[in-house]
Amino acid sequence: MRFPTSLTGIMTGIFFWGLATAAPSGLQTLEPRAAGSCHSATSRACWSSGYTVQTDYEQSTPPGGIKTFNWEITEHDNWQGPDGRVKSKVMLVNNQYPGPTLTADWGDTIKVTIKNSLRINGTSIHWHGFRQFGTNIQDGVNGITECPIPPGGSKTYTLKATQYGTSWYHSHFSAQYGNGVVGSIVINGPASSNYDIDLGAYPISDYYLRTADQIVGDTMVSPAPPASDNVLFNGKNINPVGSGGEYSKLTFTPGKRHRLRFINPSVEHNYQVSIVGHNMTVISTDFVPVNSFSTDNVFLGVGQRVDVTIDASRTIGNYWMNVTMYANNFCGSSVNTFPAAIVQYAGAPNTNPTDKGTLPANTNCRDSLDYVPVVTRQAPLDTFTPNASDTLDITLETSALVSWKVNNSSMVVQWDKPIIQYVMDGNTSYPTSENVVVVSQPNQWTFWVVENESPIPHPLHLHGHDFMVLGASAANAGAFTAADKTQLKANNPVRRDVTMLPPSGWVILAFKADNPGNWLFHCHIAWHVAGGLSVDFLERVPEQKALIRQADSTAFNSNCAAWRKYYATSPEKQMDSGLKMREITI
Ligand SMILES: *[C@@H]1O[C@H](CO)[C@@H](O)[C@H](O)[C@H]1NC(C)=O
Ligand SMILES: *[C@@H]1O[C@H](CO)[C@@H](O)[C@H](O)[C@H]1NC(C)=O
Ligand SMILES: *[C@@H]1O[C@H](CO)[C@@H](O)[C@H](O)[C@H]1NC(C)=O
Ligand SMILES: *[C@@H]1O[C@H](CO)[C@@H](O)[C@H](O)[C@H]1NC(C)=O
Ligand SMILES: *[C@@H]1O[C@H](CO)[C@@H](O)[C@H](O)[C@H]1NC(C)=O
Ligand SMILES: *[C@@H]1O[C@H](CO)[C@@H](O)[C@H](O)[C@H]1NC(C)=O
Ligand SMILES: *[C@@H]1O[C@H](CO)[C@@H](O)[C@H](O)[C@H]1NC(C)=O
Ligand SMILES: [Cu+2]
Repeated sequence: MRFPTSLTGIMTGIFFWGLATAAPSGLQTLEPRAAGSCHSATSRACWSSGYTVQTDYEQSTPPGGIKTFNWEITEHDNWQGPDGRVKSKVMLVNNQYPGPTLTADWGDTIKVTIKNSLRINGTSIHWHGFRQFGTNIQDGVNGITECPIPPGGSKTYTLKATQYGTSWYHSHFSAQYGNGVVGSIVINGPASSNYDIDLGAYPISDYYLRTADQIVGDTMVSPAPPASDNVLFNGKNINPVGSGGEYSKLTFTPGKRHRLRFINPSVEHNYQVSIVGHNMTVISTDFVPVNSFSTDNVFLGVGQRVDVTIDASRTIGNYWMNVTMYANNFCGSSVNTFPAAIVQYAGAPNTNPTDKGTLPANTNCRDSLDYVPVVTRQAPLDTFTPNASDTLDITLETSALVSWKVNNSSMVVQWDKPIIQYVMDGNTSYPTSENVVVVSQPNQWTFWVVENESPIPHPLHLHGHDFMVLGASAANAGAFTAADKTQLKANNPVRRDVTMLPPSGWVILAFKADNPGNWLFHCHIAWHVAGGLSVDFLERVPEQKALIRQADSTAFNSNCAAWRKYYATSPEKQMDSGLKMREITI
């Protein structure tokens, strides 16, 4: 340990909201613990009797309470945005942007009732990173695990916090999260490194003035990545081209170690985050605690989370926190429009920092594969025999309208007949356009060769599992070959729920078929999943069917009935993949 340990043991996470229409959520105060006791500032690895950061959370979860939330999804025209500019339309959770942070403890059962008060859009809320062990029907993906919630309708999601750390929730209805239906999740639990102060969730997001629906329209005509109008740090920033808005400020207490929970809830951009004059220690990647890893910058692909600790060991003052992005989101050529926030040491004057710092080395859109999970896993690499049935080739189709294909097929879901309906019906006649990939061998490790036949990197996200990342190629490496197998790492490699697929290269993923359900696997760039870039892993169908409880199927059926009734007379019809966007044939 490289930090003084005589601490008060009181963690007070101060949360900065402060958006034009955001209601202050107040302090996120965790229960104080006596110095030296379990989970005090000097014993973060401990959580509660018998539960530590070493506990295999897929085997064992502490007893927890019930946390209940009631949220309303609303729609606003001519919304005064946080950077001083007006947006023609937003969709918000409880009238806040970002939406309220869902905070719970490891082991808790979380019940969230969502009321859809949008004018004409359905909605469907996904709990990113939640394993949903045995509870696929709570995954919140319309067309896959449920019908959309119609305007005027409500639905209660029940989730168990079997993992802990940092995540986020977002709408899975078309590109709706890009309109603001998004928020952070903090599940308190043990940590692999000690810290004094938990500063809470810190989303850093791209930000568009146009509506998500408009951008989706543009990206159907041209695959060029749309440039973001701003980058918001915890929902704030100055207007980069005019006046208005303000920098997000994080307060550091001199001499203390802070935990910060970075989240990338963007629709398009992957980036690197750095703080002038400060290194960071990574302690968790997505929902997976990792051994302490010191670095001067962290990479965040869309959907990824990286929890770090930072020592406030510098001179009292103000320091820039910078985000580095790349030209058109391609890797290689670096452009930096210097989106930034301010880290202010308590006691420092209210002035902007002066030291501009230096750009971190460009990681070429790759996320680090050097992280080492605390709870270890091994995959039987000798059973991996690369072949057509475990290869997922991603191609970009631009001949007519733009679409993305996996294994030569673009995903289009059916809102009023989600795949889980086929499971309930025992119907195996899945339409080709549902991109179903059947995984039937219980508890076997499955290996996936994902190859990118496009020059655009993709942040790939899997529902229902943390995958292992056995290896990834350099950019432009071409297809995976048998010779490449020797460089894969199967002994406790990086495990998480989003990783980067290099441009014109490959990544090898593995997960164990230990969670019956139908799990979406998709690119987290909103316009790419909109354009069809996903598959649905249909894992152990007969067992999934047996796991669906009567009460859940009753709720499912009544919501689907309400959706069908609404949709029959709805002024707006499905114009996209249903997840984000559909190929339209003209
Ligand atoms: C969602 O609502 C907006 C108007 O509020 C509309 O322009 C858009 O087409 C709707 N999207 C879908 C998929 O119904
Ligand atoms: C950050 O870490 C590097 C490598 O360990 C070290 O050289 C550098 O001095 C550190 N910087 C600060 C500000 O602690
Ligand atoms: C950090 O942001 C500030 C303010 O936008 C900018 O002046 C500075 O050049 C940036 N530094 C880096 C390394 O990006
Ligand atoms: C393809 O490889 C997987 C393991 O990677 C294996 O389970 C499967 O049987 C193989 N399929 C064929 C058709 O060889
Ligand atoms: C890809 O498609 C081919 C031909 O339809 C099929 O044989 C193969 O199993 C598919 N691969 C996957 C991973 O579904
Ligand atoms: C891809 O699918 C199209 C039809 O959508 C078919 O014409 C073509 O032969 C397929 N290509 C391969 C390589 O399977
Ligand atoms: C199975 O699904 C297909 C496609 O949705 C449908 O046409 C068919 O009627 C279904 N069969 C049964 C027995 O439900
Ligand atoms: Cu993509």
